[in-house]
Amino acid sequence: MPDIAQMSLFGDFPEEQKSAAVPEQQSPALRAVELRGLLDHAAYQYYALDAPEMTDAEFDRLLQELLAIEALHPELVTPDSYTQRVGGYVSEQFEPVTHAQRMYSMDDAMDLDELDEWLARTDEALGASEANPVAYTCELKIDGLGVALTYRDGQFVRAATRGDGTTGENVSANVRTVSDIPRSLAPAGLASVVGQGLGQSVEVRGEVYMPKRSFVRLNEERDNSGQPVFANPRNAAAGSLRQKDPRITAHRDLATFIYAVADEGPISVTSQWEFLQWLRDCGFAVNPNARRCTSAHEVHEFCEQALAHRDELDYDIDGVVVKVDSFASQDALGFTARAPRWAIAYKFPPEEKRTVLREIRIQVGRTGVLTPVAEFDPVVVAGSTIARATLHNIDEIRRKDVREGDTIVVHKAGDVIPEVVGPVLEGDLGAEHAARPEWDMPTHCPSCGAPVVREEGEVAYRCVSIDCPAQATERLIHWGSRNAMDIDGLGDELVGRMVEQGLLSDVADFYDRLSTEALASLDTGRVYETKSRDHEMGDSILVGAKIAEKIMAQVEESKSRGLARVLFGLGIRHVGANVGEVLARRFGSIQALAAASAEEISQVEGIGPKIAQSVCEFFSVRDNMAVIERLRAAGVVLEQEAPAEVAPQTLAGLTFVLTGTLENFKRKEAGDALKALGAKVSGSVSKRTSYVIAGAAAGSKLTKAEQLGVPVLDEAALAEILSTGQLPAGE
Ligand code: 3B8
Repeated sequence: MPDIAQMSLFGDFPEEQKSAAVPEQQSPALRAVELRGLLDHAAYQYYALDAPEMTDAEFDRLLQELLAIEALHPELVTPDSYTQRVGGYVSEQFEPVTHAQRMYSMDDAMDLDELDEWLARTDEALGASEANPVAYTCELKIDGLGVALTYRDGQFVRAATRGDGTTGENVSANVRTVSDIPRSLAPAGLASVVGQGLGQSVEVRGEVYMPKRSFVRLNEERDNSGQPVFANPRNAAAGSLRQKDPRITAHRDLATFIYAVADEGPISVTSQWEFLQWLRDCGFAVNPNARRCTSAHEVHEFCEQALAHRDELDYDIDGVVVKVDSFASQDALGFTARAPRWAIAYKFPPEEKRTVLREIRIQVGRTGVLTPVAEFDPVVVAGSTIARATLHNIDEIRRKDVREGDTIVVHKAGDVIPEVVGPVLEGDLGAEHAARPEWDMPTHCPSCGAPVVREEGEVAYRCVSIDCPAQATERLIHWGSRNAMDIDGLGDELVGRMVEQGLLSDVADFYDRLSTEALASLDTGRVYETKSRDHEMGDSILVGAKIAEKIMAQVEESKSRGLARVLFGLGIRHVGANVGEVLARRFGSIQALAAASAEEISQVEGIGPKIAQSVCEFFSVRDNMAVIERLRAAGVVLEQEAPAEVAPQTLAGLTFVLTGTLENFKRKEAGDALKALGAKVSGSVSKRTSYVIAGAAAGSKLTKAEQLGVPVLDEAALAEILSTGQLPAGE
């Protein structure tokens, strides 16, 4: 999760709010409470929902106001105040709910063949025959948010989100405002609850969604009032359901489809098909498009119909859910560790759209690699608008044969990453395509104009100019990035502005050239949209002294990150964070590394000749050595104590994989600590893994460890290893 700084303090740079005074009519204490509430809410929208409700500038204004109050009244600073927080959003506004019955998700069938395999397997497991086919209930798969609704004595008492399936969040206050959810179960439904519902608790499950029409209207309103719009109805529903103030939820047009029950025990129905009717009798909204099928052929028909008509529905669907109809058969099949055996989610094939490729634009990366990017007319694909996709390199462009001006097909790979599938060549479009020139890599860097080179055996073209501004910007961004010098709040845009306006050109400039004053008066490139006491409408927004001071404090702090991060941050080709660490540990200082030959470097375990060569080349460039000298002069730590002297290598030869959420450690820190004891830390589980350390909500890596028989340790064991340097007794 990004840091507050990244979003709030530095995402946008309003001029320092000299007028961030406390409104006279309100006590500072009350106003501080109010501001904290507003900031928490905004941060939540931003981080957790990815759907900010206020602009960064507005956020900053509130934050500046709170900072001003706290500066005047230090006694009002609370530990949970946004100003004291280092991390991003911490979810604590909704009380956790442990689901009495786990809320499973379903296994997917990615195409009709996989669906057929599942049907055949299930038929066989249930001993189906031609005379006695298995019945399946097919339902549309609503693309919403899973919720569990609990009724006691027929009265609505609680709503919880799915969460991780075991623990969700109590969203009762908000769900109460959803108008199609009955407050009490209708008598017609209650009649078939065993024991007439008295004292009985029933938990039904379904999907909360936002109708497409309401989504469009909401976004229009937001757009008109200058608020950011939601990417898709699902995000809009999520944002609405997790509002702190239920009155806001009430104004969002949310709806539900209910399709399941946590435990059918108390209800006297025996199949999913009957159960859907029972839900209707109770007064729940139940999707009318369901079918009870007794053959694979019928199931196919339903899937094809659903796909053909999905655009006519007023809600998004992303597939079809096929369930064994009989509850008794469901019980017989049961669950795997992950999902019910009696249900499957057939996912629609990824959505493809046509659009027009306007331009193939070149992006220059930190190492000078030129990456072609397709810029096309915006289209909505799989729920959000896309307008560009990487084309990777010239070989890929040749293989796809896309040309500027072509009508192209785009989709989202894995439903997430925009991708150009290829040009449309039917009819006239094919002839038009053929008449267009093939696209070619530029011969000169679009950023600095230097000639571009392609090294033998490489697909990439590079700009090798030492003073290419695009590369400089990318290098500076990389230097400040999280795994390098971790300079909080150094947004990409800000770095770009600093380079443009001549404040920075190499990484040493952060320490010996950048000043608070210069940074404070940096033009953010944005303008005020309203007039106020301190500025006219249309005036440029500057970074401001407060924010400049914060950035400079971060820069100062970054000096002590240590050699490994410096080596990574320098952006030497082939030196990633891991290699940086290995080199730092082996050589201990930048002088020692710079003095080493390629041969010596390549003798280090884990370092190949290619890396060694590249490291040597880097240090042989006089300009690079000059930058390093300036870093040293400015007080940047360029040494690293060899941990071998600090800690005995008691874990040498062991490989650990960390997975899940650890309560008391950051995963990276835990990994570093294990490495300091001589262990290897890997990102994936294999037969060679010695131990997997699993925190909360560990997923596929844990499963894999179990499959391979790799021993799994918990966080307590990790703590013991780190404090004693030894594996727990018995391991
Ligand atoms: C079992 C049955 C999960 C689901 C289910 O429209 C289970 O039935 C589930 F473990 O997630 N999105 C539906 C939808 C989702 C589920 C479902 N039925 N119609 C949906």
